[in-house]
Amino acid sequence: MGRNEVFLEKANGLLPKLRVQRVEPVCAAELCQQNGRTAAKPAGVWQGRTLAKGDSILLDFGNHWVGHVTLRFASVGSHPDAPAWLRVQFAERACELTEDPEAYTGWISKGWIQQEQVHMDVLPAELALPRRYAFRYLRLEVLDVSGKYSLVLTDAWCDATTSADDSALAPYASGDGQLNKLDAIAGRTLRECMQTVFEDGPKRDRRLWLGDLRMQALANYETYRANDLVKACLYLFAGTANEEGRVSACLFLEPEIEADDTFMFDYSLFFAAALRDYMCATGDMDAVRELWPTALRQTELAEADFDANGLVRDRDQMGWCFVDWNLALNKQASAQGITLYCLRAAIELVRALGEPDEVLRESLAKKTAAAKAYLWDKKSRLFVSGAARQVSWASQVWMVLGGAVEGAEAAALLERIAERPDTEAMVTPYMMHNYVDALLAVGERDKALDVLRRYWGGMADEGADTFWELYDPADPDASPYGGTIVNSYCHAWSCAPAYFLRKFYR
Ligand code: RAM
Repeated sequence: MGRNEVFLEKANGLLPKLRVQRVEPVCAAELCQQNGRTAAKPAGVWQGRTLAKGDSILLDFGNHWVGHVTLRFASVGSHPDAPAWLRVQFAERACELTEDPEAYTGWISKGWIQQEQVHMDVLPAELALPRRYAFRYLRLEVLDVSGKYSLVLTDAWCDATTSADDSALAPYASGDGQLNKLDAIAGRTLRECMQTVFEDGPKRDRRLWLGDLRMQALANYETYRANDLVKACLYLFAGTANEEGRVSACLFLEPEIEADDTFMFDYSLFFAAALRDYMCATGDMDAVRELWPTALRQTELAEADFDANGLVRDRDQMGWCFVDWNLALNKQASAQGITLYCLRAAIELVRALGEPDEVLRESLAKKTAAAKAYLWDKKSRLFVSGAARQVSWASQVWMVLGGAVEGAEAAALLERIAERPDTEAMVTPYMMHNYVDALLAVGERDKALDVLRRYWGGMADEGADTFWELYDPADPDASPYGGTIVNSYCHAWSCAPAYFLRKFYR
């Protein structure tokens, strides 16, 4: 296998052009407290504001945007006799502005924090800030000018980009205000992450991840229908598989297309699920035929991680299998369930292609039996994971989605786990999406809707313009990265409401 230039050329030909829209701040703002949380409220006109040493101004762009920002300055007073020295900070949520970037000592790079310090030697000046930012709020702080002059902010704008075609998005009009709102926020989240590829989050990591792609694609089929973008992303992964044919967990576009050297058990397998979903949404069998060997290869490679009984071997290496950002979560049972789920997707694909499915069916049967034989705890009547027989939500959800239990038995399992507050929780909208999916798979439509209302509604109630990478209602400061300042607050693995509401609750 290895790099496939034909696939990459095909992907390149399908990648979208970005649409650019110039947006200006809607008002100046100031931070305030609302229901015990930091928020922002309007604070007058921003244009023409005079700024002396130590002054700052918060600009509110009215919604979440992704793009390049330009500021224009003039001066008043004497001829500027010293450089103007500024700090500019960007925030997706107002609360980010209360955090001290210097205090972050977590394990991912501080470089993700959206801030700049710049000098302007000559005024008037037009300051085109260097990076692409993801934000609603911009705080400008004058670190110094001289005592003889002040700055005047004359213009500010963002050349905002997305590849989403807003005119392609039919409204979701359910007659239920909360659901309409959840759909709108989810749609905005997806839109902002739709750049040249489906980015996971435009603040961080700004790249194509396979696990995220699966969910973005599902929401996309119900909303923007940029199906060629999904196709391009699938070809990118297939075209950058490594020598043994394994697809990476994520990939970069710049300076040239390159897969990351991060491989995750579940993300590689999800290639099959994402391809199955693409097939169901588009019927594009030419692409399916071309990409099928890549999907099949992921299931073959996964075999090496199973013992002779068909049970996936547990590992304690962080990130061997992602599942969720709960750092205490043991992944073994989820990995087993995800394998079952992806084998089922692979079987759908191979059948649609008219090819024999025996090998996959046998593998599915053996691994399903192993799940029941080795991971089922008779006493608690729950699935357990790892040597310590950990009980988690994720394990039950994935066993349901993988079909290890079905029908009324599966519905009862999901009820049982809900009665066990002592078990490992789900901490991301990504895992919650899978939970909603599992509830729907067992016919619990009302419960699934209730989760959408409570969980995503919780973010909406906190003023979310876009849904977040992480949300633990019990712990607003949760972050697997050692600090919330690097959390992403527009993360498309959280656009579940747009998918579920439009597909199942019309
Ligand atoms: C986060 C990324 C992405 C996810 C990986 C596993 O760092 O932002 O969303 O897929 O983790």
